[in-house]
Formats: sequence, structure tokens, C-alpha cells
Amino acid sequence: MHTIRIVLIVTIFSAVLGLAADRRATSFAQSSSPFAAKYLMAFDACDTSRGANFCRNPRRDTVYLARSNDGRTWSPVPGVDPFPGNVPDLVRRGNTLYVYYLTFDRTLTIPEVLNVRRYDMASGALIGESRATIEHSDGTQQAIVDPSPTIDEQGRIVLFVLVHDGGNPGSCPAGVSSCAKVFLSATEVAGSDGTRFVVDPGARFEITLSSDESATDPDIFKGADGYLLYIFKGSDNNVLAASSGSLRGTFALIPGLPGGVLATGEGGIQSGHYDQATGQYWLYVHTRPPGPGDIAIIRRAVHDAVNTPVPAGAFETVIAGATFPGLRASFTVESPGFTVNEVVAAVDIKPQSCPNPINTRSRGVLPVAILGASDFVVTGVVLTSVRLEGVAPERVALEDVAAPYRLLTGKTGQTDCATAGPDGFLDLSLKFDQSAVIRAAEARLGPLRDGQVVTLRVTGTMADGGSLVGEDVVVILTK
Ligand SMILES: [Ca+2]
Ligand SMILES: [Ca+2]
Repeated sequence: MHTIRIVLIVTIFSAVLGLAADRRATSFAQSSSPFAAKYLMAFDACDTSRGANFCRNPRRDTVYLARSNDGRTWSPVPGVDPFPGNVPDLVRRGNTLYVYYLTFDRTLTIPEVLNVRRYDMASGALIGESRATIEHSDGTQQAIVDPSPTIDEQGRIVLFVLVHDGGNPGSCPAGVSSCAKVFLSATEVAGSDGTRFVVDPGARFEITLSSDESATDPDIFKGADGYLLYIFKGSDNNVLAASSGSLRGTFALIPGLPGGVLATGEGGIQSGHYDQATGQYWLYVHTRPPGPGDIAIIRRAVHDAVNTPVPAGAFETVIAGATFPGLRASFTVESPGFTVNEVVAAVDIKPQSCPNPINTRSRGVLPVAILGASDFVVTGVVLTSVRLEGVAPERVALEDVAAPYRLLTGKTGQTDCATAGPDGFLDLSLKFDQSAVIRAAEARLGPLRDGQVVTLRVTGTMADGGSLVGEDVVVILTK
């Protein structure tokens, strides 16, 4: 009874907005999304009871997806079946979750194969499963392992990977006393929906190893200031931390950390996260505690900074075969890949105007659009959740008013915007009380000056449980 009433109310609401029937359906399935949680994780697991060496072969690994609202308590994503693969990592863009992982094809010279699965965030349905390729600009293929995806300022997926140069990808070739390991980034080819990548110029990180050392498993994420790249130094079970001001810059080990070591002896195939709300960092690792078998557990440390080592006591177990639903005590759980369930949407303040002047003395309405795209249907946004600098809109309509500008985030200049009009994708067209927005912006930034360029922030939630963020630049006029 309760469910029926909710559906009716939403249907009426949608009808008021003039939604087509198919769009209404798209938006309603989302309330029961299996991915409805703040955080998502992919990890691999293997049942060690199947033989002493069974799980030493990564071809035996199975990828599981998990969800959490606090980063600490994790449960399986319901209805999403585990699948063969290892070293998974994942990222959300628009309405889609992309899960990258490796499989093995022993008929190939280099057997590691990069794959991507795409899930519809609203329904949980698997909408695509395919190989993904990384090539150079001249078309030659680049063999890699250990993909870590992120989204760049233009909304493209960027994979950080370890170059596979033959042999054991994380170590020096046999008989060589010292070698360099290279970590690259590669950017999604437009229109390939996360399946084709071209290597970015230069290396993101290089490390020189001796014959008994290994380095693998890059993890890229955005920190408080710039980007962080974690590397697993498997030979001593350490996590190394490097940073760069830009995503495609040269990452350097963080100077405050002795030898760049963030966590000593804790294990790896790590994932990092910067939590904006608390200003703290989260570090997930898998660890093999002393005991029978070769069983790893996934642990998390919450820590204040990345330029001081994480104390051993900061880690606590968050996923273990013994307690995770669907697994058993004989399962080893490894390779945590973490992401925030967040959509970065294109926002256009004063659609079809660029720059976007705002006169603090004028009263009235400020038009703002959250822009739809081929991979982002705006009817999935919870309309009552949308805020600009914390201010709710006075009116909301669905109409095609503008096209996304290629920078979604990192807008700093007054011309980081565009004037393009309708593009065939419906937008959320919002009208705000301009003076309320200005008061809210001044509460965050202090008094606004004439000519000041300010980036205003949009927040909201998706009906599928994700959060929504976006931004646009305005020029303040006070005269
Ligand atoms: Ca504009
Ligand atoms: Ca549009």
C-alpha cells in the first residue's frame, strides 16, 4: 500500500513536469537501486579450502561488489552476481558504474587482459561487459596491469596503470640487478564508453627497484590539494604515497614520509580516499594476519594527513571472509578498490551566457541549469535535493536549455563557460533567488568584491542513492 502511494505521488509530480512515459519509468526504478549507498567497493576473493595453492593463481579470483554508507560497514550489492576477475577498481560517471579488472588468456604472450563491466546505477543491470584497450597515439597496444580509474575535469575516465614489460610485471627481469618500473595514465577515447584509452604523454611515476623488490597496483584519487597516487611495494608490504598538483603531472614521493612510505608492513593493493566532510583520509589495504592458511582480510585506517606515516593501530577490519555475507572463513578477500557514489554534473549558471555576471545590487531570479548528456539523464536527480550554495531553487522545470561546457570541474577563469544552446538532452532548469545565493556565497567566501570571479557549487542527490555535485563560475559586479 505504502509503495503504491509513493509511486502515485511521483507519477503526478512527473506529469506536472511533463515527463515522457519512458523517462518516468527510468527515474522510478532508481529508488530501489542496489547501488544505493554513499560508497562502493570492488574486491576479489578466493576460497582457500579448495587446495593449498588454489588461490595463489589469480585466475581463480572472483570479483565482488560491496556498498557502504560509512566506509566501515560493508555489505554485498544485492542482485549483482560476482564474476571471474582480479585486481578490480571502479568509478561512477553519470548513470553508469564502470568496473575495471583483469582476466587471463594463456593463449596470449602477455596473458593479462583488461576488462570493463558497466552497470546501470538506477536498476543495477549489467549493461556491458567487454575488453578494454590501451594504445599509444600511433595505435600500438600497451600491455598493462592493475588499472585504477578516476574521472578528469572534462568528465573522461582516466586509468592509472603499471606497464607490463613482460615477465612478472611488478619485478625486475630474472638476472637483472636493478630496473625501473613505469606507471602511466591513459585517457578514454570520446564515445568509447570506457572501453578504449590512449596513453597520456610521459610517465606519471617511475621507481627504481633492486632484483628483490616489487612495485605494483597504482591507486589514484583526489586529495585535499592535488592528486595522490599510492603504489604497493609488495616486497616489504608497504604502501608508498606520491603526489602531483595535476592529474597528468609527474608524481613524486611525499617528502614528509621516510622513503615515501605511508603504511609499513600493512599490506596492499590499496585504495585511498580523501573525505571532504571530515578532512581525513581513508586507506584500505588487505592484510594477511598470522594464522593458518593464506587468508587476507580488508582493513581500513582513518588518518589525518598523508605527509605522516599511518600508525599500525589505526587499521581495523572492515571485510573478512568469515563475516561478509555470501563468503566463508576460508575465503581470502583482497585488492580493495574504492569509489564515492557521486555524479559530477555539468552546471551552467545563466544558460547561453558566458561569462556569467551577477550584480549584487540587482534583485530577482538567477537561472541555473543542470545539464543532461548522453550518459546523464537529469530525471534521476531528486528535485527537492538540489541546492546552489545551499540555497533551494524557487522553480524547477525540465527543458533543453544548453549544452555542457567541456570543463565540469576546476573552473577558475571567468571564461570557463560556454554559450551553446539546446543539444537534444533535457536539462534541469532551475530558478534561484539571486540575493539569497549571494548571501550564501558571502557566508562561505567573505564579502564579494567588484570583478571577483567566484566558483559556485551545486549539490544534490540522485534517486539511485548517489550524490550530485557540480560548479560554475560567475563574475561579481557590485556597481
Ligand atoms: Ca552560463
Ligand atoms: Ca541540454
